[in-house]
Amino acid sequence: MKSSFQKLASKASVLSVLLLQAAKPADGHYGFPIAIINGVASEWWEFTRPVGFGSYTGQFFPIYDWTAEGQVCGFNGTKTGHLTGTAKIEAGSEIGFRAIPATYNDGIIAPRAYNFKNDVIGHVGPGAAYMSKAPGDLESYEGDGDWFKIGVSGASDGMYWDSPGKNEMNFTIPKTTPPGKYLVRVEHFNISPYYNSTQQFINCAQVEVSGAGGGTPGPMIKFPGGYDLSDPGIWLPRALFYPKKPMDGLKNWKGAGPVVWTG
Ligand SMILES: *[C@@H]1O[C@H](CO)[C@@H](O)[C@H](O)[C@H]1NC(C)=O
Ligand SMILES: *[C@@H]1O[C@H](CO)[C@@H](O)[C@H](O)[C@H]1NC(C)=O
Ligand SMILES: *[C@@H]1O[C@H](CO)[C@@H](O)[C@H](O)[C@H]1NC(C)=O
Ligand SMILES: [Cu+2]
Repeated sequence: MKSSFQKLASKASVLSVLLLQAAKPADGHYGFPIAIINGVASEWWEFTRPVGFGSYTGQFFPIYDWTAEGQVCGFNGTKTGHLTGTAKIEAGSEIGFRAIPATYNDGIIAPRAYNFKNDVIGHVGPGAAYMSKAPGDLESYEGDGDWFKIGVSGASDGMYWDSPGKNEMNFTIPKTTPPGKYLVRVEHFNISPYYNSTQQFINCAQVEVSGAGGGTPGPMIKFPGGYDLSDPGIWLPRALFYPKKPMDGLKNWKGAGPVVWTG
């Protein structure tokens, strides 16, 4: 069952498209500073690379540019690995990314107690997670290698997106993922029915994967710039944007980029 929040959120998204044209920082933005590893929520930026330091754009401002550094791991997230710990996780287990909403002016937000009622994914749209193996040291890895997709958060009832109003998105590290050090990249879109208008919320966690391995991850994509801007996983055809009844196109939505590697 879908909550009335999600119905409200669908209506709010029409408004946010209008707000977007005014190009003002608005509330409703969010980021994913908390990783859930083995069912335990981390501190803010404990395993997630901190982003946005040194600028008014702050930690949780959306990324609009599909070809800029921020599309890899968030603003400046290619360079903040040395500020971040690395979580140990076993292949086959889940990693979660928990949302924190921005303040109204999108400034740097000091960590505070989690509020389960209000700290939710605030916009309407899909999510996905990707992994990329560090060729050497993980802290200095800038994410310029190959990425494979490990999961999507779609619209499983064909009508409403699954993630808005939830506290987090969870993904499974595929069972046969080769052991080693990886960036796990989460993305969530404030999806738009208009070309090149979708907001991206992106963060990366650092993990060390253990397990038997044996799999060959793929197909691969590069960030930034790996997406085709005309992909209907990035914007959504008008007919699917605000369905009045469940639609197969939305139910079967697979997201932008490559297919999911399940291991
Ligand atoms: C994500 O996993 C955590 C446990 O690790 C669970 O408490 C939470 O309900 C899950 N969230 C969703 C949206 O499935
Ligand atoms: C990224 O870092 C540089 C300095 O290293 C800083 O000038 C810039 O404002 C930062 N960008 C953001 C969005 O924080
Ligand atoms: C998409 O929009 C951004 C501004 O938000 C602009 O810089 C960029 O050139 C646009 N790209 C395309 C392909 O239209
Ligand atoms: Cu927003």
